[in-house]
Amino acid sequence: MSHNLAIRGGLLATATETFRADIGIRDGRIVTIAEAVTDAEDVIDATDRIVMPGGIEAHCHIAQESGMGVMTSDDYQSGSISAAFGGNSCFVPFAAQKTGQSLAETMQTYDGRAVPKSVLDWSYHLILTDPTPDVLAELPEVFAKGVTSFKVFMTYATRVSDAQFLDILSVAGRHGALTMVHAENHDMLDWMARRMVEGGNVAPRYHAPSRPGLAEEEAINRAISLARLAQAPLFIVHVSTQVGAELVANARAKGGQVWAETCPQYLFLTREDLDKPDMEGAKFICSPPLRDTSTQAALWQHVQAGSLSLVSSDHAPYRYDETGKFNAGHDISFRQIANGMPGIEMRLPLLFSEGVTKGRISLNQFVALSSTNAAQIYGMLPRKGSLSIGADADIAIWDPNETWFADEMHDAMDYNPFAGIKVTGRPVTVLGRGRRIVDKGELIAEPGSGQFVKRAPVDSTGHPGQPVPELDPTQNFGAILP
Ligand code: DUC
Ligand code: ZN
Ligand code: ZN
Repeated sequence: MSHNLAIRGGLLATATETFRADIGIRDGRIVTIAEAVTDAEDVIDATDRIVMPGGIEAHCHIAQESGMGVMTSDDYQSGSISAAFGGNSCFVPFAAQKTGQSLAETMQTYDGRAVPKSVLDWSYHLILTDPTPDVLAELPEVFAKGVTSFKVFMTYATRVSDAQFLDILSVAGRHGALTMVHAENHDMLDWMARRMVEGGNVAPRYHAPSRPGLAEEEAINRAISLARLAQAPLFIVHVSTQVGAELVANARAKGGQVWAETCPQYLFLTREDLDKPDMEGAKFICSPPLRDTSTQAALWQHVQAGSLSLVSSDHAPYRYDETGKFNAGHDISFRQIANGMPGIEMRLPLLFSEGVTKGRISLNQFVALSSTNAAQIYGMLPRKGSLSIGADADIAIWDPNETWFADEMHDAMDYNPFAGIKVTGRPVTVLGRGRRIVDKGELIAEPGSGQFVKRAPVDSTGHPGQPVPELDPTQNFGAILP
């Protein structure tokens, strides 16, 4: 037998094509794509199923303390299992530096959390909270280990100044790393939140007006300008506004090295969800906050047009109890409620159902948004995110017709913000490097069977950047700029 496993009779979908073929897998890799693969030790019958690259969840918080010090409910075991039941075969959580911590220590901490527990292959985006000169000097070592993306904040106590942001972008740009940014104007948020609280407006619903869309728009515009000046690639996480998405689209249309994502919560929920009785609205506190239906429609247009390259979950699971949302107590203002909501298992079913089944996006766009674009942007293509010879056999097999209510999740949460939504289309089997991770509702893989994925530098080919005249020696009197 020349194959360990064959997937037979399915409809294959990639980011560009849909066709009927069998897949042959050997030693964890795709080695044959042919009309018929008949010589395998083990066979998965994919008749009436869609076979696609496993999802890559590129924005999730797993075994990570929030800025307020609250640990996520999901560790690498429950988080990766829940992701797998949601159609993912790989994920890239954050490894967050603590103030004063070296990057080597940060990575070691997260390796301790991930290695024994993950059922999925994983990488990290590093969160830089304390970019001292020593830490900046450490960055190239981190990139060499295959962690080629990291995130900074423009808000929260852990925010970076514009000058620090420029330094970080510059180091990253020179080493082919991608800087990700949470873009909201800190002072605008703080000023609004203080006014809200001073006026006695402390209920969860006031979280939304305390973080105006304008604060995101201003910060996205600034982040794109800073990245232009530093001549570095930039990724804007969780875009939640129409103008924010337009700024990204404009920059990309002019050649800018800018990528961005939105998240299911901005496509499927609104700020009305924050206005539930008692403290129920706390379940919907995330940042940026939920917006409105016209913003949802605008974000869908940018997803369809490709100016938003990914739909990521921003899974930030804090339970509706004292371990999570109410870590600071029950009699608290919206400012003290842990910030984030779960969604790692619902991202792909929602996107498939509302996107593909309802005709908003093609099946190939679904594959691009859920997997291939993440692999491309984060340096994992063609090993991940691809059905091609030599690629890891990271494959999701979907029943496109099953209609179900996505109420019960496999995460460690006590609520699901998307509960009650009827979806059509469900991942049935997920393979990671050819091994079954989940199959027909059963968990098969052992904790610790996932592997760290070493990622390549960012590939900006086709995104030449937007020239800045003052950086051009013919226009700046030949200035020497180290
Ligand atoms: N940003 C995130 O990316 N996730 C949770 C909260 C936040 O502010
Ligand atoms: Zn964020
Ligand atoms: Zn996040």
